Amino acid sequence: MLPDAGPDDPTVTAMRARELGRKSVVVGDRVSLVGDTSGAPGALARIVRIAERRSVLRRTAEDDATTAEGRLERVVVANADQLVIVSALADPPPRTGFIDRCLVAAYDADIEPLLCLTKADLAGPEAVLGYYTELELPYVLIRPDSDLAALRALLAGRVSVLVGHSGVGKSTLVNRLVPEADRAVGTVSAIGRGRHTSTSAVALRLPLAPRGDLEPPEAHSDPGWIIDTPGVRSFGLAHVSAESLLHGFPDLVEGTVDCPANCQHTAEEADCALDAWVAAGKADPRRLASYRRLLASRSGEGDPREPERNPGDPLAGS
Ligand SMILES: Nc1nc2c(ncn2[C@@H]2O[C@H](COP(=O)(O)OP(=O)(O)OP(=O)(O)O)[C@@H](O)[C@H]2O)c(=O)[nH]1
Ligand SMILES: [Mg+2]
Repeated sequence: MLPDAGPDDPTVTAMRARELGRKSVVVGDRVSLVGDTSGAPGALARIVRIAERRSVLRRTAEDDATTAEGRLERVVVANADQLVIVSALADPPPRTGFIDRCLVAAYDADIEPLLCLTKADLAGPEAVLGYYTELELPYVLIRPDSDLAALRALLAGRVSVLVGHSGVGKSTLVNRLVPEADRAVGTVSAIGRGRHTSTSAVALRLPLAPRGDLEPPEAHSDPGWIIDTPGVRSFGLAHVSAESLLHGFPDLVEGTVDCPANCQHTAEEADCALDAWVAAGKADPRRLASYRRLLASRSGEGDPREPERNPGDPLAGS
């Protein structure tokens, strides 16, 4: 879609020009077009240049860690300002390990995180929010009848990308935010097993909010963009250095100042200061355990089948 196009302007169809070589275009990319950009039926433009990316959200596909392809690093979206981590409060149950991984990816890519807890009509948010008390993590609660004004205010003026397990309600939310979007919505077939209804990422322009509806003035001039993505089973972080993993745990960072030089912060480090930090009540022990699980999963010691599950989560022991 052209940057200055109005909501009713046609969408331009374009293909990659040969001169781009192997560079791939991902959702969120700003591109230069030549050729027929009228958007008329049958018109085809060419993408000749990809603008420098402001941010790049990546994940390593760990869906199949046994093959070389399974370790491939994928760019999820380019130029996102905000990572909306969508987690259902039930059906499927929340996984704080998954949310922790998304937080690492967000801080690593310099994208602001927003926790979006859906299906608040089915379960309360206390357990999940309790786990993140030390974090000043912004969050919104969504139920089928909830007013979306607060969320719209947080989306205004920026590009936000939704990530989450299959079946948590990403497309349902997009359809509420952008009624014309008509994103397919699926059913959750069994606990924790969504059907991966959405199969590709799509960027949509949010509609202008009615005047007087929202505080920030940008909501009236620039309501922002929302990117719906297909559900993922896990958020692989093999591309993030062990050092950068800590950035996803701002509640632990200060605790590492007393660590010996070159401390790896693993459970095996006898003098790691994080144990004392947690023992002194400065951070939640479950957060330290989650951080160490991530460290271990990087060195291949973690359980690749359920990398995003923390013992404190509902059904964690099952
Ligand atoms: N009770 C309840 N159900 C919801 C809510 N939001 C979504 N659902 C239901 O959850 C199911 C899955 O929703 P989707 O929007 O398809 O989920 P998704 O995250 O887009 O899933 P994928 O595209 O597979 O990644 C649908 O049956 C929705 O009706 C909610 O707030 N409350
Ligand atoms: Mg979907």
